[in-house]
Amino acid sequence: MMNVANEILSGLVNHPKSLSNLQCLHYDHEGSLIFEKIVLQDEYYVARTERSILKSNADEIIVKTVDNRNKRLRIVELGAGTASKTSILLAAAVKHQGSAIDYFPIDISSSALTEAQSSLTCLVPDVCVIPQIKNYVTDEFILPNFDGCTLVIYIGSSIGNFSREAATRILSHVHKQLKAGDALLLGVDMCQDPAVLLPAYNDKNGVTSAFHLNVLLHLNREFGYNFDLDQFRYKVIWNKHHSRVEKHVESLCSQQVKCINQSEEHIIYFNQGETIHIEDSQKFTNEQITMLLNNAAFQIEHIWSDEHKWVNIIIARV
Ligand code: AVI
Repeated sequence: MMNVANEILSGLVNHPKSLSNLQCLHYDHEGSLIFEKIVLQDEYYVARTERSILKSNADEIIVKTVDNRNKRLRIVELGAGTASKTSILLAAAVKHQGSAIDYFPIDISSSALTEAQSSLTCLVPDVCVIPQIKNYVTDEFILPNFDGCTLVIYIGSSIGNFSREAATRILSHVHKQLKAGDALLLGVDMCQDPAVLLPAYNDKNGVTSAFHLNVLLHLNREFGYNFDLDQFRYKVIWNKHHSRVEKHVESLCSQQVKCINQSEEHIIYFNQGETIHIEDSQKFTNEQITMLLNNAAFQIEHIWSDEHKWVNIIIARV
């Protein structure tokens, strides 16, 4: 298996250049801080809409998840970040169960998990937080046995940042960890007007641009590259054929970028206008999301949505 440094290098020497399968490059300390600002931007409807669906339906989501009222519940979350939206569900779960519950947030950012733990201690004190610092894409997580109902939460439409193969792999792994009666709660962003989608990924404050350019800074800081940020700009494209918003950084001139990797020097050549494909945000139709879940052996049980049908929150069963 290639290590991350080699994957980066091969993504940059390939044509077209792409790092879009390396989500981990976005969420170093700086990237995680910028992402916290993205979710506050007016144009980024995804987080705001999902939060309002959760607020309006938290009790029903929990009641539907735990079919047997006497069953105990535990909650696991992939890519939990600071868990700010999850606190709504955790509060509903504690109320429903009438006692403390265990919450296992999984994330690669230890600083985000520390913040999740301290804010949950104030907001929902009856939650026992058991953080797991892991890259859930590359490191398989194993849940301890539990004689109750496990709810795995995967919200924020993060599944849309992965290729269909990688998304199926992630969901299949979740499926392997669950037993009959357990559930997956998946948040997905649905296909819609590019006039809504494009500003969501190109806010007027330049926060999303900074988030993607930070990937180059991350390569400079951690992987020995010397990208000059003045010579690149952020570019966003709606790819109708693949139903995804593509995020690129474009070289403003013909240039060379150097990388020293394991004491070897490598040169990356850029033409003017050449881009690095940095990230995809897949937008789903009902058929696509059903197929993705079915391919990982999940069946959709219930869907909550907003008035525009922009975001779906889905309960799926094994
Ligand atoms: C985390 N993920 C679902 C975000 C998205 O909408 O694709 C990441 C993001 N990238 C730019 N803005 C938000």
